[in-house]
Amino acid sequence: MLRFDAITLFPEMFAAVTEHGITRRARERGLWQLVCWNPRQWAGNAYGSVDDRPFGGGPGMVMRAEPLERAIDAAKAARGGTGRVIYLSPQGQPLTHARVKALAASDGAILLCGRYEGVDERLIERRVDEEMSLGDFVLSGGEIAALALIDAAVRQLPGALNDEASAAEESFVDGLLDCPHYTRPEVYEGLPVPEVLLSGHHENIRRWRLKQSLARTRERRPELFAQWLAQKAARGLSKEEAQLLREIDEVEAGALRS
Ligand code: 4GM
Repeated sequence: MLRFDAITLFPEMFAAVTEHGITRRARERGLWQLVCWNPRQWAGNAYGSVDDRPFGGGPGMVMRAEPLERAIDAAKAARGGTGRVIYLSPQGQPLTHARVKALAASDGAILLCGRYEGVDERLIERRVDEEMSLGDFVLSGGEIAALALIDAAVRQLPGALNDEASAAEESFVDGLLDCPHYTRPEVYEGLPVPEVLLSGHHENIRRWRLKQSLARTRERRPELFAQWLAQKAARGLSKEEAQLLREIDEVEAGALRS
């Protein structure tokens, strides 16, 4: 079973995934589990402090190595002596759909959540296997990043979503962004739903959605589109894909002419 162990000063935050929505239901179905470990339990001094001032001076505090190492080792022991340690930090490798899928197919990980200015580098050297980042921005702590990682992985588990098709049709699955979605009413504030979606013609609908995905990805995420194209070109574009790309080009050429 997928198991996450969170090393965190704020275990209550993890109720966001254990007590809500799809991740809650998946846990109730026995698809994954979470154990939190609070390094304060291993503070080891009279004041129970888990942080200290940075050597070399400067603002803020740094998380001490010892309480974190003891918490990580307790989590490892509880996992039968193993478990990859992932540190969520802005210095990490970007978290991608591929990394999420790999994690969901694994036995999980120990997630180290930093606070303050970060953790003592020697703890990272001694215990961290991988550093991962959600993107180029700073959060007040690693917990929200860990929660995002858990949510992304759990929803990939077979049986987590009520409609099994859902996870396979979302953004990034085929390396493309998702298509637009509509529901009732058919006209909202004068804006109609694209006619093809009301046609009941499943083949035309599938084709329209793929075209939207292609156009959106090329427009909004050119580097993602280039990757998709390179990967497709290696195996040969399908007739349909080639035709849809020509249609997108014609629309854009037309827009430039007018
Ligand atoms: C390390 C150093 C992750 C970790 C300082 C964590 C952003 C991300 C933290 C820190 C984080 C991210 C905790 N902020 N982009 N903060 O995934 O504040």
